[in-house]
This record gives sequence, C-alpha cells and structure tokens, in this order.
Amino acid sequence: MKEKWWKEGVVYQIYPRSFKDSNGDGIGDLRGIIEKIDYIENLGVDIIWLNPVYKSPNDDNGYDISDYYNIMDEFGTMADWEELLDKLHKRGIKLIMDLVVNHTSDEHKWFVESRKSKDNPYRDYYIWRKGKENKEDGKEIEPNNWLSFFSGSAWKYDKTTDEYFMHLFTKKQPDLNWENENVRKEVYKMMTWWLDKGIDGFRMDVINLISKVDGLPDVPKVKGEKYSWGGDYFMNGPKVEEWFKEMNKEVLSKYDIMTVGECPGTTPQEGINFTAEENRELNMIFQFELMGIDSEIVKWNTKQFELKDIKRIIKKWQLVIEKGGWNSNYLMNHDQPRALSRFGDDKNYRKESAKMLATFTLTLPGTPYIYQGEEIGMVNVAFEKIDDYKDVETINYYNEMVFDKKENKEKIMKQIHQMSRDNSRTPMQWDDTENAGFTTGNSWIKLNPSYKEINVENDLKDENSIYNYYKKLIKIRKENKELIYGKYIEINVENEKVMSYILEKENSKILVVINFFGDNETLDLKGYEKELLISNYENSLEVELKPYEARIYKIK
Ligand code: TEU
Ligand code: CA
Repeated sequence: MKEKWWKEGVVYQIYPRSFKDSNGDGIGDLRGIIEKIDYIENLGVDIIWLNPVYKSPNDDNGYDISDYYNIMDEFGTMADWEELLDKLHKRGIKLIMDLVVNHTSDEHKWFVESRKSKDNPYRDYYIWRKGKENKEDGKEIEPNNWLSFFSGSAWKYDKTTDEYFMHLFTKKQPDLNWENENVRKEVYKMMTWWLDKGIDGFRMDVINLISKVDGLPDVPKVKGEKYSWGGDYFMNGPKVEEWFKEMNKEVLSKYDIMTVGECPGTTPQEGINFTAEENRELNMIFQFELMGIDSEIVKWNTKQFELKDIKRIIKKWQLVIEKGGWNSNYLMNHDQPRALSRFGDDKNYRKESAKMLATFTLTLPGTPYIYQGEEIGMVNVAFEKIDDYKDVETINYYNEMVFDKKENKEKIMKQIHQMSRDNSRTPMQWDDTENAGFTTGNSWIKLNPSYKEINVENDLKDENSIYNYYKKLIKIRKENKELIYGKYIEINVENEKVMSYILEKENSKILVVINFFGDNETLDLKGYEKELLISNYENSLEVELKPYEARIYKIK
C-alpha cells in the first residue's frame, strides 16, 4: 500500500462560527482560530478542515456561497485567512477548505443573472424547468415531486420568467447545472485559484449530488405526502465519475493535496470507484452508514443502535481499502449530534465513553476526523424554545411538523434535542467564565450550560482528561503504523457488546478491544501475549471489561 501524508494524518474540523470570537461580536472568526493554534498543535493533529468561510448571506451558515473568491465579513479578511494559512504551515499543519459546488447562494452573481431572463447567458448555469399540470385538479405544480433535504419541495417558483429552479437544500441554495461545461470550467478555475494560494486540499460538499438523472422524473409517491425522497435520481448520478475524472485531470492531479468527498447514500462499491487510486478521482469519501444506525427512514425517528450494525458496516467498508481506495472515519461533524451523547453515555460515563469512542475512531483503518469539542467530551444541548435554535434544517422541520402537520410540540422538541445539527454548533467551551471564553459579546447561538464543568481549561490541567487521552492516542497512532496501514481482522464477531479487532502489518499486530455499552463484560484474551499501550481505565483486569472500557495492545 502506498504511503501518503493524508493517510497518516489526523484531521481536526473547525466550524469557524463557533470556535473562537476575537472581536466581541459574538461570532467566531479567523483571528479567533489564529489565537488557538497552540491549542490545536498541542493536540497533535496534522490537518485542519475549515468549514466554509466564503462570502455568504448565511441562510445555511456559509454553505450558501455568494462569492467564492472572498471571505465572509463576519469571519475577517483575506489577509487574516492568509495569516492563518501561513501560521499553520509554519507549524507543519495542513489546511483543507470546504468546496461547495453542488449549489451556490441565490445571491451569487451567476444566479442573479440567471433568473433575469430565459436568454440570459447565465440561465443555463442552474436547473430551470416549467411547471407541470396536476392531473387531479388541473392546477400547476412543481416540475417534479422531489423532496428537498430541508423539508418541502426541491423547486421554487420564480415569477420573473414563470419557471421553477431546483434546490436540493434551502430555497436560497439553487443547484448548479453541471451539465453546462461553463459551470465546470468556472468551478475548476476557482479551485485552481485556491490551490495556488497554497491550500492542501478540499472537503467537497455533497459532491456525489452533482449529476441528476436525465428527465428529472417523479419518484414513486409516498402515501399522504406531497413530496418524496428522490435520492435515487440525484445521488451518485450517471455522470458523477466522468466529472470527478475531469476535475482530477484539470485540477487535482497538478497538486500534492488531499480530497475527501462528502457522499451520502454511497455503497462500498461506489466508494471503491470514487477512491481507488487507479481511477484518478478522489482520495477518500465520507460515507454515511454509521450515521443511520440509530434512526428509521428519517433521522428524527431515533432508535437504540446495535453493535452488530457497527461491526457489519466497518467490516464491509474495509473492501474499499483492499481494492486500492481509502476510507475516512468520523462519528460526528457540524451536521450531526454530539457523538458522545449519541453513541456513548454523557451522564454516567461521560469520560469513559468519550475515550472509548476516540479509541474506535483513531484505530480503524482510514483517516480519522475529530470535530471541535469532541476532544473535551462536549455533549448535546437541549434548548427549551425553538427560537433558540439557529439551524435552518431544524427550524424547517419544526415548522413543518408543528404547524403544517399539527404534530405534538413536545414530541418534536424531544427529537430536536436528540438530533438537531445545533447540538454540535454551540460554541467551543474554553473555560468556565461567562460565555465559556468563546466571546466577550453576545454569542450568535446560546452556549451549552455544561461549560461550567466541560471546558478546555479543565481538560488541559487534568492528566487523565479526554483531551489528554486523545493526545496519547494520536501519538500511539503515529508510532504504530499497523494502525494506519494494517489489515483489519475482526475477532469475536458474534459478541453483541464488545468489538475487537486486530490490525496486522507485516506480521506485526495491534489488538483493539472496545466495550460499547455500560455493563461489565468478560472477554478471554489469554491466548494473546501482549503489552497494553493504552486504556481508558487505570487498572485493567485480564478478563473483565468495565463499562465502556477500551484497550489497545501490542501483540508480541
Ligand atoms: O451536508 C449534506 C448532507 O448530506 C446533510 O444535509 C445531512 O444530510 C444533514 O445535514 C443531516 O442533518 C452538507 C453540509 O455538511 C451541510 O452543513 C449543508 O447544510 C449541506 O451540505 C448543504 O450545503
Ligand atoms: Ca467575531
């Protein structure tokens, strides 16, 4: 297997709006990140993924970009950004930027032009269609019945030209028409411009959504619903690989960079196609299977997850690596609830389960991703009032369920407490002073009251903190290449509570044992002659695993 810096590196994701505010306006910014470089470096991570910092009206917190070539005023200036890049590089930390090119903001100049008239040169930059006649009542309806990611139709009517444009996300995020060669050229030009500024790669937002099937057909109707999920018609569509290859040839292949494509709804076979080196497309993708193990049909309908699903998913995705591609490992990001609250126990075993999950993410083959705050065990938040939520997905869901569908408000708030994206977007908790040291002003979103106890200052002081455990794990990962390039061999497959696996590289082996739940378990490891590298408990017994206990051994 070829060695690559992006296989060996650990990625730390920064959501700038909530990381550190440097000027007291309540919004995190680039100078705030600069202030915290020591903190990031001390953790031992190698690569930063920065969520979008481009000009944006912020309908979807920066994922609605109105100018790809400039920095959002609230976050600072291009000079600040250049200083950040320079300072990171001086410490040997790489920077990857978010690339959001499935859609733009409706305030982007291309769209402003596009909506003006049917013969505008930019018209075909977006996906415009005439309305259709509803067979039942003869009234005009949307061009098809696709549901958007964020509730309601994926089409918006625009009266200037009496047509509809497609938006898979919010109404202010019109989808670009990748069929148009000029769109692709503009995107490649923009990517080149950023790469020439010295960045180290891209995280590509919903990049497997860029190719929609011809004819944009209706999806089979779900009973009682006006709009239905059309994923089959826009995920991993017919031209997606052709365009990945073109992008690679025109742009990516010219630089020593890393790319990670965010690819919801992707199978391991598609993962192989997109990432196998010989295919010259992407380096790795974010697949979503683990994000679906605790819900049914829609994310808001949660259920208890089962370890057998985790085992099955991890095992089958090893195929990607075996076939010459690469994986990425994450348990959360800015779109997901706090992993610790979701897959661990944030009340009785907060530290133990946070460390357990860290052990899991950092020992699987593939590149690991840590999301800001995960390294100190930040937990979900439960705002009482819907007005305290800022996330457009959450607000749209609440409005649809409570106002349109007359669902019980308490039930919906409970779902929001569990699954809202704002769980991960409350500010980083630096210390126990007002606003957790995040801002001296009014924070753009309320803080999680847990900051009095859970904060960076406490974790830095405590030798046994979650932060220091992450730090040790990262070091162990670097010192034991089995954890990066080793072959994944699952053992005790049938065990429903404990996950254990060996990572083998040239006859050298690491054994990982993880109790995923809050009960004591027994596991016989006597057959292995081994040395303990790390555990989340001080005294590990030979056969008994304590709640959420995790251990890494070197096999002799
Ligand atoms: O997310 C795409 C995506 O798949 C998410 O919509 C996910 O399904 C959802 O957030 C789960 O609640 C990306 C970005 O990461 C997200 O922040 C953006 O809102 C979205 O694309 C649109 O750009
Ligand atoms: Ca600020």
